[in-house]
Amino acid sequence: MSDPRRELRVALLGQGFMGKAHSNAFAQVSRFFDVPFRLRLSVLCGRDQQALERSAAAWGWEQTATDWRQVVERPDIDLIDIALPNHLHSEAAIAAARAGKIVLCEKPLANTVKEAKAMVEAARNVPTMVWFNYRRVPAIAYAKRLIDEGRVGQVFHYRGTYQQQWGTDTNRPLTWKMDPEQAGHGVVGDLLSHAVDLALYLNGAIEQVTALTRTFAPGRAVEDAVESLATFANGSIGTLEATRFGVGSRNGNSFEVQGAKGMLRFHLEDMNKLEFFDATDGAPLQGVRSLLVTDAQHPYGTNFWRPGHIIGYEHTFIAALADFLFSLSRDEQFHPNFEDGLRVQEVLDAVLQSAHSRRWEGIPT
Ligand code: SOE
Repeated sequence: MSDPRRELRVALLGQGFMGKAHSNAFAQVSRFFDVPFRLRLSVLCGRDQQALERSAAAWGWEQTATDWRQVVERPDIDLIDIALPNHLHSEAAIAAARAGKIVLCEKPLANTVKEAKAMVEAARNVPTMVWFNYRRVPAIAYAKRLIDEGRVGQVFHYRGTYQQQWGTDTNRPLTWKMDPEQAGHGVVGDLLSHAVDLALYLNGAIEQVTALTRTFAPGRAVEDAVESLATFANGSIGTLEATRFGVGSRNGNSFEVQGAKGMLRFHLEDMNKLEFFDATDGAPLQGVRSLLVTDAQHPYGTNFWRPGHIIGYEHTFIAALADFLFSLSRDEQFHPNFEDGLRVQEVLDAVLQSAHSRRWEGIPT
């Protein structure tokens, strides 16, 4: 039977860890969501030809290519997805947008505010998305719903922390993530970007920050850790931190929001759970509830498995892509788009400036 949905021909630039996560999302999305497009996995682009052939076969890509500049110009491609090292994001995204493609880009959007602004400008007339996938963790989407419903009340404190421990391994082979030319920065672009995106999503605009960074590993050219204080437009204050020296944490992306009516707490290593404390309960019954966010009434609760059947990291990419495709079919703005990516970049820039100036730095409104 013929499929009446519009075909979207996809090219993915990048074959690393994120290339794998995105490939899986493109391959799986229509299995869990009734998406309004038929995705054709046309081209997988990378430099390691042998590994490329293996990945293309494993994930169902029709063709491979080694020159991304040629791929973005191809008339038989509708959507370009960028999972290249950070320093190539802006050049590739601008070229793809100028060629009229739909453009998806891994985080952080860019290495500098200047690059991010040029990307926003070039992509004004094309749909965009930044893969801040954690917004689509059901427990985090549910936290957002509870905050919007007023269940936390006026927020006093927001704490966002992203900890990994792999930076302590000084024998680890150097990758582009340790090279400032390619990665731009260390943990600030790689992990703090996620913490900042979630803070903006859950608690709104950040007004100013003060921060310090530290490189613990001798000779390493990018920062290993960052600690920062922030003030938010809603009157709350908070901390945002990220580290590759978070011994004991493999992928510890967490936050805590405390308000007049309650508290919410999340930790990615237990990602199906959300903790909620309802301060409006009578004192004898007050306590932290641990919610298993897999119910039909929870975000994405009917897309994956039955209640109680937990999901994982890959589902956050699948759900992000599904939401993007729904927005695309309705001609609506998707979030986070390139402008949202620029907002994150502005906060990261202020954090780095403050670490240098040792003063509070404001974020443009
Ligand atoms: C770093 O180790 C990393 O792979 C990030 O780059 C990803 O964005 C994060 O989701 C997992 O950790």
